[in-house]
Amino acid sequence: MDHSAAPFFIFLDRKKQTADRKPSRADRLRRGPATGCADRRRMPRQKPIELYYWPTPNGWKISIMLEECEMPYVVYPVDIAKGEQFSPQFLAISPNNRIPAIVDPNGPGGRPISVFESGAILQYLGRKTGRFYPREERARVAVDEWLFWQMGGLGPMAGQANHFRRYAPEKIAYAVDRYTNEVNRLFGVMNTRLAAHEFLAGRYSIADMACVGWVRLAERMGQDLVQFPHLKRWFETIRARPAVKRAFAIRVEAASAVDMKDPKVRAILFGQTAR
Ligand SMILES: N[C@@H](CCC(=O)N[C@@H](CS)C(=O)NCC(=O)O)C(=O)O
Repeated sequence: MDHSAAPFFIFLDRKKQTADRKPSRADRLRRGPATGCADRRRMPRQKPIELYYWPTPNGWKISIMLEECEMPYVVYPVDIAKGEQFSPQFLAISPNNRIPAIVDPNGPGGRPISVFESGAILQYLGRKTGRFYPREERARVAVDEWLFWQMGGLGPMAGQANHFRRYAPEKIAYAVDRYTNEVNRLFGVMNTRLAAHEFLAGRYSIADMACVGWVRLAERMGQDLVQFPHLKRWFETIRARPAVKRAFAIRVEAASAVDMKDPKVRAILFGQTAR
């Protein structure tokens, strides 16, 4: 993929923690702790992973994992409010026109590989690093269960709750109640699980990383964590992890400026049909 042609090519400097400037050639070639890899001495010299990102619960999953694994990575914001997810360069690595996606220049066989779908990316990074995704079959099944539970349940339901509560042009009570109640039910499922387990799959794993961003936005989905004490304990534990703090601190200036009432933005995000 020729990144220099991509309109969203932006290098994120860890010290600056913003993504608001164009990269120089030196930036592009730089290796090491730009946004990942706190202790460079422990990492073999390798090209940074490219993270195609927008600051949303699905994007956070991957920045959290990269930070937890201390991997060097470069953030390429994909401005989904401007329609950059439809650029041919991005569709080549993410045919569903959704963030997140990654390109690992050091993929299998030493050749680059791209991965889309946040769950697939988490599993890929877990296999690659041997971290937060156990090899032992029983432990791995537990992680997969909760990861797929997030991908097929919590994520889609929370996404719809957010949509109908905040973005629908008219308040449709049936839709608001349906999705708010579903998120409430799913939070209850997590709460019950976490009453008996420190983390969703026992030990801290990619399954927790997949869920935490949605719990972070609980209020937007009409949920009060006070109703879910075990979930609240879990959330506060994860939120306090230094890697998670770093991931949540990544700023994309353009994202803060998006006006969800702008008809152009709404047409891009909410008017999609087959192309
Ligand atoms: N199942 C996908 C969902 C990704 C997704 O919905 N991404 C949203 C941001 S959270 C997006 O890229 N939206 C762009 C659009 O709607 O065009 C995943 O987990 O990777």
